[in-house]
Amino acid sequence: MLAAATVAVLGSTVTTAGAAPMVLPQEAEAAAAAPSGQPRLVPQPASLRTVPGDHFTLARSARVVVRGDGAAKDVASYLAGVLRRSTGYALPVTGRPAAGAITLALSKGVAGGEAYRLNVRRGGVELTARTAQGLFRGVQTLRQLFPAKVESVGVQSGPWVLPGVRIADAPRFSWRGAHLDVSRHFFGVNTVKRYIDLIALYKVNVLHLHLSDDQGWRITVDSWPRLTSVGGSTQVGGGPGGFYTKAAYAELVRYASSRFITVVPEIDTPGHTNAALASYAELNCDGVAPPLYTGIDVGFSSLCINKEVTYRFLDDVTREVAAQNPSRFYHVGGDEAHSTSPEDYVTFIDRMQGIVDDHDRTMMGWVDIARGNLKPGAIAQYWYPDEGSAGRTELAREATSKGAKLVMSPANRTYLDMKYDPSTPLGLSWAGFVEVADSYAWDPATLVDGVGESDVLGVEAPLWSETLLNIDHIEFMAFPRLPGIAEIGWSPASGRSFDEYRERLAAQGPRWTAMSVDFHRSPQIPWE
Ligand code: TNX
Repeated sequence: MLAAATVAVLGSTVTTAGAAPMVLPQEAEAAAAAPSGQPRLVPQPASLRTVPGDHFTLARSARVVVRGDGAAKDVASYLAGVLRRSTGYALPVTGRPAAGAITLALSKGVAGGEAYRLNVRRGGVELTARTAQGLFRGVQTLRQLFPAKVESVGVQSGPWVLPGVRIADAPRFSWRGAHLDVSRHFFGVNTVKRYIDLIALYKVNVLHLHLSDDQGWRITVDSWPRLTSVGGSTQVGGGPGGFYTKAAYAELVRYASSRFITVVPEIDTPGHTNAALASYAELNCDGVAPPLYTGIDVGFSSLCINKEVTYRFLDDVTREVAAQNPSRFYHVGGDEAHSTSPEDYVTFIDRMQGIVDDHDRTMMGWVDIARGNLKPGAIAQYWYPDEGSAGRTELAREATSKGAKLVMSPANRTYLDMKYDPSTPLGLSWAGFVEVADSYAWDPATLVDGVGESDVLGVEAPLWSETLLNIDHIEFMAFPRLPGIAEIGWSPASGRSFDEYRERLAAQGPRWTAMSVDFHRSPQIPWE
């Protein structure tokens, strides 16, 4: 609080003084504005060392220097764009080295993938990575080293002082996902883009889109046009619904990839299919199309397992959906198939696996698919709660025994649609109330007996939208829980404690305020 007040006072002193300041006061100002103590970052980097007394001040004349290919230049432009908005500085992006610059460099000296190194010194900021993706993850850390007002949309007064740090960072797990249900309520391209920008802040690298369910079909399939014209025409509560045209969907995929986020499409089968069944009578065993559905029950619909048209349909859908998704993952759903007999379910998953294979994709499904004859390399998403009455952890073990890897989304930890407490106005509570501490105090490698680190690809936070109508609702449920799940996926587990985490999470509050994120002021967090 005190530090922030000092910054503001000194900042206005500088602007009203106007004339070129002497070196000494400027230095004194920076020193006073330099944040003291450990920077509060989420997710916590694998290795972070602060250098007391060292700090970097971004000057009005500073440049963003980039050494690398076109993709690295795109990351540099993205960073400059973020910083220009709030600093009002020109921040030209250039290939020529410059003093006092923020330098982004591709370097063979850093481990590959998403790893990066970030050094903040008096003389400049140096961010290095082997890939543009690594630079992008490092840029998110760099943003959090700036004062929170850097995230404002309008120009703020400086000074822009960063603490001196040496960071070497890389993720623990390769899959750090956010799932968004665009079926129960449809969300347009701009809403999803906003969510992409918010999850990117926490180094999330997968956006799993739940594109079909009983209430709506949201992705264009030219060979079965009624899926969208009929199946996409409504949503929970009976509103107009909607769907992505091929152009709109391509724009989403492009935008996500500019944030190094892979879009994983889900077409839920064989249950959760009322929208498709309502669109095409021939998909029903009795040849009669049911009405569209706008309630929130689950488990009442099933594709007709013993009709060949079902598999022609799925082959067409898989081909067209895969063509719109460069990702090698294809999510077939498979959950809550209460209206499909156990034998039919296995028959179905086995055939579906062949279809996904034919279209050169890796099959992923909710952990129930473990009942099928999975091929090694398949991915099962564990979604039931921890062990206990509702836990179905034997399915996770069954999946790994068949050679599948797991993505961990235990409902009583990661379900962002669960209410925080009984007074939460949005959300459901079938898996219990999920406060910030609940969503943080677990580990993917110890959650299920018999499932260890090497069985786990990573974590994902599902956001089902039965009760969510707009971006404010999405933000309120995702924040502040999503960053903690992202941290569980990114940061080393050793030494993790909620008491330490809550202090770092508190520092995100002013950032969300600057970005107008409508977050839940959980009483568990010492917000400033
Ligand atoms: C269970 S989790 C579902 C969804 C619901 C969600 C609501 C899962 C694989 N299926 O159909 O939207 O609960 O929390």
